[in-house]
Amino acid sequence: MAAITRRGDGERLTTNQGLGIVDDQNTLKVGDRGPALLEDFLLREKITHFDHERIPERVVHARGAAAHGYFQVYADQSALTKAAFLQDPAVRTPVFVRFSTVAGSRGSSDLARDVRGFAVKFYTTEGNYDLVGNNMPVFFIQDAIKFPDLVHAVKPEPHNEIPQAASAHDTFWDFISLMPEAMHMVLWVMSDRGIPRSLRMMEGFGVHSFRFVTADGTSSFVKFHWKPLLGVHSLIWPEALQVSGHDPDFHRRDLWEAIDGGAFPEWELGVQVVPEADEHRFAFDLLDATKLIPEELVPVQRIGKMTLNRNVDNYFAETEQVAFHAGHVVPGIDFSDDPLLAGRLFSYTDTQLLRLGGPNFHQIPINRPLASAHNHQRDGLHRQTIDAGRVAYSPNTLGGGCPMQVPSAAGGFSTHAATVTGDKRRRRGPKFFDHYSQAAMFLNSLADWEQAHLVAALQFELGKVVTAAVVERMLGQLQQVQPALAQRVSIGLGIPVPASIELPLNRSVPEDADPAAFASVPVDSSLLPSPALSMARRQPGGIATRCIAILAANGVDAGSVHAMQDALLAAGARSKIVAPHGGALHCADGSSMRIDHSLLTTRSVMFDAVFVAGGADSVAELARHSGARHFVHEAYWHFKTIAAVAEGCSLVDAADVGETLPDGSGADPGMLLLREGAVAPMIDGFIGAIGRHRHWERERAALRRG
Ligand code: HDE
Repeated sequence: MAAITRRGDGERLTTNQGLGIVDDQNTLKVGDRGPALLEDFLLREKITHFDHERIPERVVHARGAAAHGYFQVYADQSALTKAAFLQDPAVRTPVFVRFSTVAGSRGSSDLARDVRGFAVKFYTTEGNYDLVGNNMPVFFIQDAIKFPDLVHAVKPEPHNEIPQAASAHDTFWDFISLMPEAMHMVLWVMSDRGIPRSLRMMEGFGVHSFRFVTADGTSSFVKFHWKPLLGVHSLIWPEALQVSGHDPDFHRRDLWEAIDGGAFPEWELGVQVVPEADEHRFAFDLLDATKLIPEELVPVQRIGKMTLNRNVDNYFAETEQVAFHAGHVVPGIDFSDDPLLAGRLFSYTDTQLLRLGGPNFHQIPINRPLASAHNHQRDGLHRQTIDAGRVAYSPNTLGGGCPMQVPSAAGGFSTHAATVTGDKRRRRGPKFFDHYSQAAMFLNSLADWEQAHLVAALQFELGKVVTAAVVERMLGQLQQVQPALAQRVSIGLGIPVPASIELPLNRSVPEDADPAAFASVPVDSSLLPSPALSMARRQPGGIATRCIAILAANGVDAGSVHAMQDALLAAGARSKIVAPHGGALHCADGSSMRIDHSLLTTRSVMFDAVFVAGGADSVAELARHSGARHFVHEAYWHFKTIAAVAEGCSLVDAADVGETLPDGSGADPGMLLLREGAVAPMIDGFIGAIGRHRHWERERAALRRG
């Protein structure tokens, strides 16, 4: 792409035709004050281009952030697939990855409760392969024909375009309450997975079953996973609400800064492989995108690693113009008959035709394969290549028969020859109708704090729904998943779970079938919890790339600050000095210290933990400052680690938080106060406590206290 990357450094200012411009400040006029002239082609060229700068945003996944990187397989995978980029551990395949929210507009907040898109374009030697996934392993619907309905329901309501980037409104829950198949996914979105701490700390999933195909034609089903090496972490909802106000670009900035600072995010590619012969051995259907394969049933094999190491040069040219497509595959990767996937195979190219203005979007630099591409397609809007020669058809002799078909033995793509039989009709497989078992399995797999957050999220979302019948119907659906869940949610809503709720007939029951046969598929309670689904199991210690606030004011003890900064840096974390004002601090020892943020421009929600440095004058000023007291108080109630040394402890006291858990049941492991002495003895404890991410025992104790 270097060949078409353009920089203005040291260049002349010209028109698009290369004409040097003398005056780019004044329109051509009659006299100094006279009317402007239509003749001014410089003005017209500039304004016309400006008028056309915007393109339609993506109909879903409009808000995104992306980066470049590479993928490397750990070992030869030829026993599973012939895909060339999965054979040689020495090969680095370039990738471009775009993360996104789904429902909001391009300018909406990163911290909306939502699914996150996780789309990876591999520029392989055999052509581009796109793994267009999400950060959740299942989806709302089973059949593509319901996708426009789902999206219309979750998008802002059409009469007043409210609310932006939020599912907490009537039309979404009206639709969901009528779609039992959505219950599993709804629980995922209501869990903390819907509000990630960072795009770098999310899992990714291909969702559908795909196929791997080997060189000898053996096919198996495969589910793709991305496992972040930093672990899976989320914010909590009150925090997410604040982040949306303080920094709607929180995730985008976090990704950019991490890559810019050399902390390259990494994910391992995992695969769950099911031999073709085992297709029907599960209680669920492999073709049903509302079901996952528990990792305990089919382990995830980690076969390679992706590293993101370069930010984009230009957001529009790269992040906005990139065009993913679930149908971009390479030899060795093929599709299953998942009916949701089938719809996607149509949709992605179709949408780019509108969004990117014609059929040549594959020639936009970010979309071009590195593998050479030749065929007889010609012309159309925005064609970039100059296709030389007179032959644009096949077969031909005038062009020597070129470009020639590629036999599969020479790397051409041939569809896996699957046997298909059956009547042509609008139906789903019988196992598709078990809508609640895996929803219950997911719920039962979560840690107590994850369940509590999920309940609170449902209370928030349904609390925003105005139509009582919709809320009641949702309680009825939750009752099917687990009566205790419905009960817990109903308490916050102040609406009792109705004794009997007439759930609507599942609309996916075919017209010519006996409805009774589909009326109620009981929850399969034999499904054991799947511990792998809990974020609690996906949080290795370590504080790499975490950001810690160091609260300080004039008179701060520079020694304690430097000691802490050095220790955090050595552990791979970042720290920022936060003070009542901007500029620099005068330290107690006469030195000066640069301030990163003033209390006016940042809040505790921007940080993972707080350290209050010593220094009598510094702490006296902070303790008087309501913003500083609030900073500590808020971090405490977001269950973060707080440490203070010497005089710094009195700011923690002034913030009305303590070392004992809120119900007095014991010491709080996230509160480290060293009232005497230097900072050194507390450093390991502080780092260890931050590595726990949050101190849920504090939340648990607060809930117990009521
Ligand atoms: Fe998409 N989806 N989708 N989707 N999707 C789009 O394509 C669609 C689905 C996903 O960063 C659109 O270029 C249909 C599942 C991601 O550019 C569109 C159905 C999964 C992205 C489209 C689905 C996804 C998209 C909008 C149901 C997870 C963002 C703009 C049959 C496995 C890619 C665009 C990026 C984007 C259609 C369901 C992931 C309209 C019809 C399931 C990550 O083509």
